[in-house]
Amino acid sequence: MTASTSRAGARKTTSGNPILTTLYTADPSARVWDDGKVYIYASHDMDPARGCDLMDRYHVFSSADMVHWTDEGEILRSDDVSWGRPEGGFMWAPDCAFKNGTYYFYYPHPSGSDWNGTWKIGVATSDKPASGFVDRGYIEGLGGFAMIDPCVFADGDGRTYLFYGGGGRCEGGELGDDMMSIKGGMREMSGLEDFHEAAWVFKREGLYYLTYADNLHENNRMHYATSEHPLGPWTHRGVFLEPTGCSTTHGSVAAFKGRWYLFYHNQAISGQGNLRSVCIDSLHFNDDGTIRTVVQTKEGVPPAGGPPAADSDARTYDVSAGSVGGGAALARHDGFDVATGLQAEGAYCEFGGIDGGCGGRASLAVRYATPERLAKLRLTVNGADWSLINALSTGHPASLTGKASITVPLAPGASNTVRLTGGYGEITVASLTVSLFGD
Ligand code: FUB
Repeated sequence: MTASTSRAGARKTTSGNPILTTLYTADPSARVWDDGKVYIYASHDMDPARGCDLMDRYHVFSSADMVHWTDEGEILRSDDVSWGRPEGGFMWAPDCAFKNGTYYFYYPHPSGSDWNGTWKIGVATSDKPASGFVDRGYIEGLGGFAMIDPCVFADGDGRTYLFYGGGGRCEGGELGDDMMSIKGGMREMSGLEDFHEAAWVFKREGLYYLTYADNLHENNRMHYATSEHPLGPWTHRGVFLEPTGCSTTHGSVAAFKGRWYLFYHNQAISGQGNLRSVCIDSLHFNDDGTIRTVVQTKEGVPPAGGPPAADSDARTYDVSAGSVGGGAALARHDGFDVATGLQAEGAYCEFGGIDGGCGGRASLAVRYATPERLAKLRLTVNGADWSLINALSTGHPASLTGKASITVPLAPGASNTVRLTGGYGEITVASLTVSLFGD
């Protein structure tokens, strides 16, 4: 296997929408941490989907400029949750908070087979924002309704509040110093009109905002309400995100480098309401603090701040040094080999001898061409089935401009094998670029 330094792709001028295309992601909770980056804690719609039952394996995504996003890898799956429902799945909309050197990842998950009667708010912690999370159990003493979509809001005075809710009821309460208990109990949030789910609380210029999804049939919208206090009472202010084309809607609001953004999801890539994709658009306030209706764009947002750091230690592995099989073949293209024939079921190209350094997280970027609107590849790493990954159209079967990126763990040394199996549309693969995170 030969490797070369990275063939850097062109930098993007806007984020584009959806911003996350390799995996299906939904319910984005955006958090800005002290390292100067914005992180998205999202749900993962596993492909192929079965309703929202099989959602699992949370990934985190980060960016230094809102335009270029890095998959930080998977942080938690239902198999890691000892108290969780035996059948797994149902890892729905999460959020993350930071206190005293610890990141707290909150996620809704049922504890029993009767999933809708056993929702809990689970908590996993880490000393890093996007890796190393270990489950700590769930918040005791809560229950009685569809307790989904936790949002944790840290006020400027050191107090932190938990919100959640589904099925028409939204509750809020203050978290204890341990971030896993409730001080004084939860209470229903009053003044919200047509609340369905997806509560999100933020503060701007001393005013608290609570955004949420409504019940509009098959076409949920996002509303917002405001209050002088973090736990209300709330005054309903109206709709600020019209239907996205997806039956569910769910979003978060964050300020980054002086601008405000709405993070939300649609189904633009898949056309399916249970295979969703995260988007970003700008959020604008009027002088009186009201929110203007968000304009949903395909361009997304321009860069915030300076240019992102380049992948300095990326290594590119060419298909010619690996192997192909199952009906795939090598062909010459512009002086180098590419893997073709991957539309056949079972056809694959394999990259062996991939150097995982000391072992740990590594970003894998597949360079490809496809004339299909949406082709897919099944990713296997060291024999373990990882995921179906999306490859969006490059416009022409020979236009090798596509890049699908995902972060996975690699073993130490040059011992790793990455296999891409086709059977999901016409696609040509040119190379695999591996960037180690060093942890
Ligand atoms: O993603 C599963 C559920 O769909 C979320 O918890 C809801 O907010 C809706 O987006």
